[in-house]
Amino acid sequence: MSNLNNEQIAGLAEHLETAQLERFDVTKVTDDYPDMDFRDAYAVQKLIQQRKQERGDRLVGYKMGLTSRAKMQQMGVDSPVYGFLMSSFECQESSAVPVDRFIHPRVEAEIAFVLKEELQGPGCTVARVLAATDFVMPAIEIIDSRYRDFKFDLVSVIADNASSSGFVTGSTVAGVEGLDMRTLGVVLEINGEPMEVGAGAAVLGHPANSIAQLVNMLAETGESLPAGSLVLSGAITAALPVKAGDCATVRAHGLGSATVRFV
Ligand code: OOG
Ligand code: MG
Repeated sequence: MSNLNNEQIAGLAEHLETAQLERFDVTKVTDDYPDMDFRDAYAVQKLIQQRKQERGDRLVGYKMGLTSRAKMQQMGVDSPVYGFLMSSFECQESSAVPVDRFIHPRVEAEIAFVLKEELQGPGCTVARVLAATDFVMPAIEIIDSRYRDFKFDLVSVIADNASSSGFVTGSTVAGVEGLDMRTLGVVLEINGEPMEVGAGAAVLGHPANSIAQLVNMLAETGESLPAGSLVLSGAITAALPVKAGDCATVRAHGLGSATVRFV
């Protein structure tokens, strides 16, 4: 059951997308709609996606968020959420990205999956995800909550497309055969300094488990992950703020790296 009507949901989608496009922060939506539930929040998110598609932007995949203890503790929330990724969010590897595209950007170290087969829930498992994965890549997610000081609750962050804003994938790809993603070491560097370190198991025990949970959540609204989808499995460590002049790099053991500069 949802608690908001269609007009309220459309109004919130416009409100949050405008904040993203015009780069201003807003108070969390549950301050105005305390009865809003998860279903309402995903309905707002879906409408934001549709608004972008109507303008010619293309859906490239999804991101899972709040899948590691480090992130849950940093943000003060306790369960995973998903958001969508559009082609306009993609930043080229090693490119310079203007910080004025964002409100208060943070970078995250992630593993990206690209699928060769469709995945449909419910009942999706790690084994199904691995069998359907074409390749994985080290990735940087650039998150940018539209909420003041990155302060939100789960319902608010879902409506805000899970803070999605940008992402960068590394230029090398690896198959999953022979790769133990649980012990996959990952380093997040800012200006060449290792700032955060972790391993794949930080993400729900196994990054592929994050993709399985995404597929099972999508099944609740009758959606699936088509072949070719790109999925970010969620930050392994805490996110770090970046400013103009900073260079962020994610290195994943044996998988190469992804880098982006902010100007
Ligand atoms: C929400 C998005 C979290 C992740 O990888 O955990 C996320 C946020 O922290 O603003 O993308
Ligand atoms: Mg993320």
